[in-house]
Amino acid sequence: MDDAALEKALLLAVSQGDVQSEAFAETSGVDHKKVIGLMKSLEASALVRSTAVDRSALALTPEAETYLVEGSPEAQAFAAVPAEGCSLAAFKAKVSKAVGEVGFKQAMQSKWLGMVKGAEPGVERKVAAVAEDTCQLQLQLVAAGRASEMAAKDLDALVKKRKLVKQDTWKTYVVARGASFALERKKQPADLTREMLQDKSWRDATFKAYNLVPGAGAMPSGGHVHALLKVRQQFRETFLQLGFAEMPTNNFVESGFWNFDTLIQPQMHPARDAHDTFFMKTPAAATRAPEDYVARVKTMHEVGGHGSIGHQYAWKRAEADKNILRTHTTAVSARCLHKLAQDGFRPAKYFSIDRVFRNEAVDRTHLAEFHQVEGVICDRNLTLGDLIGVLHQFFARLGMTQLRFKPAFNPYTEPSMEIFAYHPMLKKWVEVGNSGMFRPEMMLPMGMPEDVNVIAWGLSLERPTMIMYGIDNIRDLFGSKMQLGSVKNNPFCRLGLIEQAETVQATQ
Ligand code: FB9
Repeated sequence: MDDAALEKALLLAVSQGDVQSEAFAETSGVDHKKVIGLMKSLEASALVRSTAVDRSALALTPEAETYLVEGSPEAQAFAAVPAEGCSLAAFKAKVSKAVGEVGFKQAMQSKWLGMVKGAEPGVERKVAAVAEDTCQLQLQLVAAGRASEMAAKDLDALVKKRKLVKQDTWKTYVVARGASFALERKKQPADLTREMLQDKSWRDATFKAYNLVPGAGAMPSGGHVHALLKVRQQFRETFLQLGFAEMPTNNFVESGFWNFDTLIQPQMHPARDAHDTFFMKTPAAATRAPEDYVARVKTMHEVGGHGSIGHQYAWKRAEADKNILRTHTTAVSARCLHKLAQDGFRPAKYFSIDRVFRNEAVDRTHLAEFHQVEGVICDRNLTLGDLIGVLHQFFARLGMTQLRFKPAFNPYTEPSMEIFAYHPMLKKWVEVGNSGMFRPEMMLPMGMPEDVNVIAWGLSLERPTMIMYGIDNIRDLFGSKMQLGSVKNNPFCRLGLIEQAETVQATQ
């Protein structure tokens, strides 16, 4: 039956009362899906309206279909064993995998077959014949739609344990007259044409309704912001709202001098060797550095000053000139603080969020690069208390109001503290960063006044993003192995709205 005829037949049937879509397909000898397609298009023009009805029925799996004819695997196993028995190997060789494994096991359970131990294990019949192939009978019952006659536990075993019966679910529809029902669909003009204007036929035409249902239009493809950048934007807004200025971080390549020496990190410090740091082959060495400042840093490393003994070793310019991929954005802080001191000190609050590189082993939470978030405040007579206060301010805006501080060591801050926060959603204490007060050995060579202290802290962008988006493995968040799809549909995530994270997690 062609589409037009089928449409006519369905409208005629509906005119005589509600129609079961499946029964109509049956009687019209067409596929149910075709009827559903037609029904939906008639529904779009309101000729009919449909009500979905969920249906489900037990059905045999394709494997079970074969047992209907050939008998159950256990019956086949029995049949494959000659009356005098045979070797297990011969038996297995003769039958299919399913019969050889499931069938054999089942036949043993039914005490139809038994194993013969020995050098060469054998199989023997335990009964002369199979009285009744229960499994096959049960499958026939299901196939005949008489599963209700079986014991529930037997049916359950066929569905769950032997996976020979499955629950098919599908939708059928009750099709009824729509608001503008008619026995024939009048071709509704979709557009107003010049001819219609000329012959005034537009006056009594009913135009096809615009089908504005969601999903009709193809989702316009466009750029999507990576989750990391969404969280970065929120960190930026948090800092800007707290009156911080962003430091320029547009130089991944840094000299050892700014990345390490200005932070009074001695040149033999393990973090400075190739196991932790990526050294540039070209350009291998930096060409410019503020010579007067370099001299003061050299002195501080070698003999100290301002009450410090320094690191008491021979400082090498060549080591300082080595170009590397910066290991932290604290290198940028050093540049900005040096500039602040040189330009004439005034209280300042800086922040940076950008990539840093560490030659570390890659694992679930670490890649060779991550985004460091850093905050720096410098003012006269700042104390550790000020740092703790600021950290409370900062993390409270990320939804973490309970903080704990653990004394730590960084080569360039003294005292230093690891920061831990109680994460309401994870319901546990999480290490959320590190912090400290930059050493005078770092500040004084820059030309900072004696009474100026600089407090700073750092964390990553990846950890909060992984927690917010419920991402367990950092490779799924960033890098060549991540799914682009996840960028397309990552929800907007508001830091600080922990409960929102819960919903995001739940939806993922
Ligand atoms: O980000 C980290 N944890 C974190 C941060 C936020 C967060 O938010 C929740 C969702 C709301 C959850 C977790 N960490 C720092 C802690 C750990 O993950 C740590 O194992 C890994 N750290 C990185 C370094 O790994 C080698 C995170 C990274 C880090 C650590 C220290 C600094 C910066 C980044 C620093 C510093 C510093 C110290 C003093 C002065 C200036 C900078």
